[in-house]
Amino acid sequence: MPTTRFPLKPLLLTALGLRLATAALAQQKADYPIQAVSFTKVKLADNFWLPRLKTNTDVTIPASFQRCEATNRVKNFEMAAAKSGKFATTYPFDDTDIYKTIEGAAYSMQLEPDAKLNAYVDELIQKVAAAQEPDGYLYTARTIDPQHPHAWAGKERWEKERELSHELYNAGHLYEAAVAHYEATGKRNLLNIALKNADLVCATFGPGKRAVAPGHEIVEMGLVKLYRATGQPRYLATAKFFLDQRGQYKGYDPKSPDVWKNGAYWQDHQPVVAQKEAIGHAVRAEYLYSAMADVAALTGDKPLLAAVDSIWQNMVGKKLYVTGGTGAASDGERFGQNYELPNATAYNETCASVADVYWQQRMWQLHGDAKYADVLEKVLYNGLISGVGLDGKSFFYSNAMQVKNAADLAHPEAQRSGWFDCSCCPTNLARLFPALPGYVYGQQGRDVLVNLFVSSTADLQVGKEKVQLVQQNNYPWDGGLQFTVNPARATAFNLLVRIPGWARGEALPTNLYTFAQPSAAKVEVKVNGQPVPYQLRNGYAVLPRKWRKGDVVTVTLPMEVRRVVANPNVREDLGKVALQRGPLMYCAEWTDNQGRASNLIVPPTAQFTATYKPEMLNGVTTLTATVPAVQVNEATSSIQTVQQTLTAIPYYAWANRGKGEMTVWFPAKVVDVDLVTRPVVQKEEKK
Ligand code: FUB
Ligand code: ZN
Repeated sequence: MPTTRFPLKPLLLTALGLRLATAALAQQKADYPIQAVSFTKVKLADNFWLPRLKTNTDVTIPASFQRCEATNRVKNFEMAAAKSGKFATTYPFDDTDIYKTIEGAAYSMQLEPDAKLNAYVDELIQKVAAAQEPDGYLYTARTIDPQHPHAWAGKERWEKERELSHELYNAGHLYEAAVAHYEATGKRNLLNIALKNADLVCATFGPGKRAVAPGHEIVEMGLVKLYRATGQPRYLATAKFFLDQRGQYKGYDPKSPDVWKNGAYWQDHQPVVAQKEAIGHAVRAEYLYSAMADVAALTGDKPLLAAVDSIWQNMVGKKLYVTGGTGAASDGERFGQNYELPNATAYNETCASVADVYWQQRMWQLHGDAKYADVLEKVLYNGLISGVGLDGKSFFYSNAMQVKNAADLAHPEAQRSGWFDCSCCPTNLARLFPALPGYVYGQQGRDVLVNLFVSSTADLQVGKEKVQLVQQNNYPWDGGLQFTVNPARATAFNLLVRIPGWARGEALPTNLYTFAQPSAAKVEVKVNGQPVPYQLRNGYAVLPRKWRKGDVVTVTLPMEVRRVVANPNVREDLGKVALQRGPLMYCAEWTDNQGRASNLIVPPTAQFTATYKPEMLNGVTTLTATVPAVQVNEATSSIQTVQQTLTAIPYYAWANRGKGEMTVWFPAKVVDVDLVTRPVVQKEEKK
């Protein structure tokens, strides 16, 4: 989450904006104990994330805007303004692709000013304003032709909100974009539209008014952002009201095991405070859990906090892929049962990873335990960035864990696509990437917490003192981390450096995944070249000191290749191992492995070598080992194993060189190989 309050940018704050911000600060009492250091305070200078952010700015965002134009998403707004025409896209939530891309553009402009983009965004905002009805209602799927609204929209406003209309989902994305745009540019043009809409929502829904559990959550998170921005209690109250509506609808069949019939698909089967399991549509769920954390933090609601804690334990203990992906089942884009984590059919929607990053960050802000940042890091470096191709304009909607036969290969999800009819994922990535600098640090009074290892310069304030913190590293490829602390004047505070779970022998903070063997390698921490004993608190090395300009902390994380095994309840992964180095999960792709991946065995004796290859896949560390590979000879009806080099690449980088077999989990013994008779490789595609 980029920031929880307005960054203090006096030059940009209008007088009204200043009043809003001051009111916001005065109103807020309870809040997250840990504040994320705003993305505006952290300037990246690294070789891993910065190029990705640049690709997002230079390629993804322009491509998204272009695709919003080419697919008539912009035209929908123009027609809504003219009150004539016919809704010209497929889904009633297509408006949100524009909002999300504006959000991404706003964050990008904060990182790198761009007058042309600024002007284009302003033009779009004018179109959005023109499509808004006088009372604040904004939903092109109805406004274009209110007599013939979209089939999912219902005849009357809000009447289908619980099921499919997405009226409040559109509103939520509008609010998120509006706050980002205001923070980044200081301009109120989008914020005013959002506030007008939110005022209508607050006037329509609430005690004694209309009640609904929004069919697709996010309005709750958006309202909280408006509350933070304006200090208006009604936005927080309405967010809480929406949370409290879950489990109130009487039309479900609570006895049905079917998540559509019992309401669980929409997380509407029980009051939120009674929910204990991550359930239903994964994106909806993780936006809901993010909002539960927000509201718990802002209201001190203990039952809500207990519920979101239980749900976290369930998801991270039983429903998370080893790549950080969530939402196993493709029917309904939803969580499966406990331990139901199939590989070839894994759904793992990219949007669910985006939502999970938001949620993990909030859990961390609530509790300050590094385990949440461990999960966040896992999602970020694996199942989230796998969602975008290295070109920045080809995407995965769902992120498979295995491609092993011709049927998998024929599936659209075996290759990336430029856009989708339902194109929620590309635009969700477009907004997350430029917000990344906001996930590096947190602060709680005189504790400065380092969560992500990204070469960067951060301008912090500890007490009254300005403190610059410079990170230099070559993460995730190397485990050598350096932090230079530059306070304006010698200043006492605690620097808390996250020691990732994977460097402390924990593949995950639950027993869903564990390392197959222990490691004797130790984390080393030095201050000004001298090893220092340190206390490990909640997963952080705590370094209390009166810091002086130029003090240098070095942390060395062991970057061994580790074998990961799944909890035996995950039937699909029995007898299999996954490969991890640092935060990265690896996979084997056909193109590096003699055309196959499904025939490779990784016995406990296999010795892996890690090699950085600057020319490969924009620069990656590969893992190689000599392993047995199964060969099936159809002509002689014989099967044998041969010794072969296995080359594994970071999971995030797969599917950038055409279609073919891929696997994350490797059988450890020949009896665990799923035999296939023919290689499923197709010709390498020219990019
Ligand atoms: O319903 C809006 C978005 O479309 C969801 O978040 C995605 O899962 C996709 O279904
Ligand atoms: Zn999506």
